[in-house]
Amino acid sequence: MRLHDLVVSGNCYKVRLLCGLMTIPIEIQPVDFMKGAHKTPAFLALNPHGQVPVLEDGGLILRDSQAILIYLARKFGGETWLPTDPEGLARVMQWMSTAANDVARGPNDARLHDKFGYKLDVEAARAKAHKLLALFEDHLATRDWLELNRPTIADVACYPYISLAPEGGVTLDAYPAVRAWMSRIRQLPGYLPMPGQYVGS
Ligand SMILES: N[C@@H](CCC(=O)N[C@@H](CS)C(=O)NCC(=O)O)C(=O)O
Repeated sequence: MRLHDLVVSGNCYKVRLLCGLMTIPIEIQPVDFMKGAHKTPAFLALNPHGQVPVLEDGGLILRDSQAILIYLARKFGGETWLPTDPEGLARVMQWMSTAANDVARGPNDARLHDKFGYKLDVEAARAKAHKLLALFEDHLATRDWLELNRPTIADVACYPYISLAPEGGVTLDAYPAVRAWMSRIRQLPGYLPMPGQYVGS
């Protein structure tokens, strides 16, 4: 299996992290964003959106970090990382949706502005990030993991851009339960870090 990857991408990091946690061997294929490699015809044939990550597994080509996590969890993880019973599956999937929407438009957008110079409404993105973090704080105040009392791909999907939130000027000071959850994730066997993440207690 090959991952078309960008080292500073939290979406790519989701996939690298799950591969680490599940000990799935993966070949990393760096995509040279500075040279626009993600907009070349060859790359657009893999992903017409011109975005990483992309996973290749034999003849299968998959885009979107959430979809890739689901594929890897089901292919290699049995019931552990993504269960198949209706309730468990739906509980995990609601956070996959949160990762693709609220996390992307909150802490991810704020970081895109501050770290990569994207022209977007950074104050709106930071406000969304704090609204979301307050929701996470409330949820995690009474549990160790987002769902099912164990780590699942819900945690893997939401963690990267929350751990990178300070790079977008979003402080995590007011969210002790979120920080404790991130600390638990960092202690999982096979955990892989990413530059720029919050690593305090
Ligand atoms: N929904 C996609 C979003 C992927 C995405 O936004 N990737 C960024 C890097 S983190 C990218 O390739 N941006 C280049 C572009 O949009 O032109 C996912 O979750 O994988």
